[in-house]
Amino acid sequence: MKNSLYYCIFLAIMMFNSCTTKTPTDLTKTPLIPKPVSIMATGDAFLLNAKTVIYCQEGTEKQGQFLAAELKKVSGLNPEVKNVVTAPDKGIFFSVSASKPELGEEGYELVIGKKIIEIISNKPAGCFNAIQTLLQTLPVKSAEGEVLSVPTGSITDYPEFGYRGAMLDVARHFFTIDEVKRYIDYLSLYKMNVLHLHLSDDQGWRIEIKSWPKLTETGGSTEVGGGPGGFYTQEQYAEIISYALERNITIIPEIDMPGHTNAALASYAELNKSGKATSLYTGTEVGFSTLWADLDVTYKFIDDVVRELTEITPGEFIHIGGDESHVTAPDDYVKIINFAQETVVKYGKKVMGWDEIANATLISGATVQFWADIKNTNLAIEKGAKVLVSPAKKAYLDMQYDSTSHYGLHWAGYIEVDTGYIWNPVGYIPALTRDKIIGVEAPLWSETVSNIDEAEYLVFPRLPGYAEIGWTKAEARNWEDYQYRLAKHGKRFEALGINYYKSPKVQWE
Ligand code: TNX
Repeated sequence: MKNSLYYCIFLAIMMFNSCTTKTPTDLTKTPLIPKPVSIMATGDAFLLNAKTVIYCQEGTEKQGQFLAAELKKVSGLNPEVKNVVTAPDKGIFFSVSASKPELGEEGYELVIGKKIIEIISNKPAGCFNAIQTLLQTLPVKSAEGEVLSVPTGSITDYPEFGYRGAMLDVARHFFTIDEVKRYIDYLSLYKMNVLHLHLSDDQGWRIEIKSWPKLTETGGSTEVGGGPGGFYTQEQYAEIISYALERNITIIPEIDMPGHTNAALASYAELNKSGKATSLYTGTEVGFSTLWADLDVTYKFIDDVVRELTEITPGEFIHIGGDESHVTAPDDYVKIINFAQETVVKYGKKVMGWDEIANATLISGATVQFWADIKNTNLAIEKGAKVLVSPAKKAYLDMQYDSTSHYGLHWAGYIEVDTGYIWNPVGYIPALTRDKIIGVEAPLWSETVSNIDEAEYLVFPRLPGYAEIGWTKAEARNWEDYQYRLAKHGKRFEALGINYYKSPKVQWE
């Protein structure tokens, strides 16, 4: 009798041990990307199961629903979402606090106790970022009915830069709405908050402009390599914007000018000095096309395009391109870029442009995107502009990893995963002091990738690194620690079906 009692106790202890060894309880060991400002562990676990309820204070209901939907996707749990006024004693609780100014617009506190997980933020954006952190504490896929354990402790977190973006070139190759949404999903996993869409170039015009319908009818009808191309109607563009907005992402549309305009020049004969439309172009050369400064219709065209674009874009920026206008006379370049800037401001938006626009008169509030030219960037800073940092040598997602890469270019160099991570926007060039920088963006040009699967190979695993450079202060980052965390995200990429590059620089699990 006594023996069997001991045996039962022994069994119970064994079972308890086998449960606890499987349960992660050290929050500081969770491989979070981007790395939060501070993490404190309390060594226990919150158990998320079929009975867990999500409680929302007023204003956080959408985020509560978003978390419920994500949990359903990764675990098969289907948590109920309820409104509350005061804190419950168990469950997941979204609370809004006005008393933590240090969290800013996008920061949050995530306090994980044994019985309750509390998410505290000032704004829905902070709430959304907390959800992404919470999801990273969970397995990316678990069996239906499995109890999920979240290590206890607390995280206080907020971003270094307010602008953390990526660009997708939908002009060289067209990407469908579903593909763009997938790209948005990827950004949101890593708390990036801007998607810059490169909507026009020599090879394609991708956004409907109702006053110039041939831009998409003709200019949208092909792409690099001669494929069928495509474009977004204004309604479809609105759908992309609202999908992004639900994920705390702002869309910045770019219409490139005065160069990179062959798709427009092929659509309308009158935009050409010769009076003849150019041919559609499906190659990959850059710098051969231009709008004409001495044609009146050029200004009518820019005004109409910018006006329609501002009407359908809720974000504050319109990107006017301005890069590589190699066949535009310098005075003509300045005239067109100045007019484009004034038009953007006239319609109530702020100007963004590639670093070449520093050679024009920069309008107040303009932001210059540093991609290649240090002289241009210095000039922009002298003229009082802020800078978005996207150095091609470090941050171009279309650069190959090495000479064996399946896709990509290498004109700016090869960018292995460590090279893409080990740099700092502040001080990248001497004039780039912290106060001049609005943030970081990683552009994906699409000459060599024609769909999202191909794009993924270039985007992953580098994207999380750019997200971390934008979010986490330089002092808190180092490659060894990042590499260790990134290695654990390989399984996440696989579970999400992402076609990523298995870099030898990372000890994948
Ligand atoms: C330069 S970066 C360009 C693009 C190309 C890219 C390819 C920039 C502002 N212009 O037109 O697609 O290189 O890497």
